[in-house]
Amino acid sequence: MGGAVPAAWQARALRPEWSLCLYQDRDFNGTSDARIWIITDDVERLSAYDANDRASSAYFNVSSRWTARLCADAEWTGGSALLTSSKNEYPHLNNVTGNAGDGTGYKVVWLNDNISSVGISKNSGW
Ligand SMILES: [Ca+2]
Repeated sequence: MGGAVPAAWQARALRPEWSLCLYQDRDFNGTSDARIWIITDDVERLSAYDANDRASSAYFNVSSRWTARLCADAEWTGGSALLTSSKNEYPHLNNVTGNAGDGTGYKVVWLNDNISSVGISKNSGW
């Protein structure tokens, strides 16, 4: 079940603790009133939240254990990148180190306007 909340037109600084925020535009929406999607659990299809292939930056506001996998295709498939608590800010999503999803292992993935599902794990890292 999805945990995304469509949060249109909220302040760009909104970054709740224990969440992954996806922003419609680069640099956490910069100075524009673009959309923010707040994710706290697995989302099988971002299309259910009018968010398919729309995010251009991300902020992962967690302190430990949690990881988030950003996937290019629905149902947690396709190329992906794993975010951990060691880095919170992703002002763009163009060349994130990730996994190609095709068996070729780790490589740069291009997720700008391409994320279609998100996997959240709350017990990783230790
Ligand atoms: Ca996609």
